[in-house]
Amino acid sequence: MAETDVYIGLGSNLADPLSQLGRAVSALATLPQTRLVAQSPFYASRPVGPQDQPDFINGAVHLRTALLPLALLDALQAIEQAHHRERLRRWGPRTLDLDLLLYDNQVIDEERLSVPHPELVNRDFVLQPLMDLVPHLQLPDGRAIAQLREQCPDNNLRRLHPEPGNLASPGHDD
Ligand code: A4P
Ligand code: MG
Repeated sequence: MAETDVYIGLGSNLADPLSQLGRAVSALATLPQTRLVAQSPFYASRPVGPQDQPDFINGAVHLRTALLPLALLDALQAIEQAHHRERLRRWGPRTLDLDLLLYDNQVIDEERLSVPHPELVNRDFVLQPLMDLVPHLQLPDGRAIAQLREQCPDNNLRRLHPEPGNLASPGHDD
């Protein structure tokens, strides 16, 4: 089975975000034809967009999957729905948001799917977890995630779990 490295961003700011993210990681790990390679720490940050909503918790996971991009997006949206996700307003509060950040080195520009995720480069709460997973990760156009992280706006990112200095081994990488 041909497997592809993909990176998924997770976000939540409603209904016990840390447990939403923990359950989402478990759901991602049990997707068909897919395995979890590694999970980043979780971070709290100020909301981007409307400010009259709670802080977000974010993280990212590295998966290896045989699912094609749109099948993977369908699977992510099914997990969001299982977490009672409602689409109320753009960039508004949500129980669970799963974004397909990177799909191997592919550039995808379709009605339902843009990869790399268009906002990735502007968001410390996405770039930092990606850097934690793969310090030398690059976008398909060659830009380094670490350098984008240095340049992007500050959303008061705080690492929550595991706490700094206590990074658990995230999984196997074979
Ligand atoms: N879509 C296109 N490309 C993708 C992709 N790469 N991954 C389409 C996932 N979906 C993708 O998404 C709308 C549509 O985008 C989907 O139906 C899919 O076909 P959505 O999540 O339902 O809508 P949305 O959340 O209202 O818009 P958007 O642009 O996805 O919002 P974001 O970018 O997810 O931002 N602040 C902090 N601190 N942390 C956050 O996590 N998140 C948001 C939401 C705002 N502010 C935040 C955070
Ligand atoms: Mg989204």
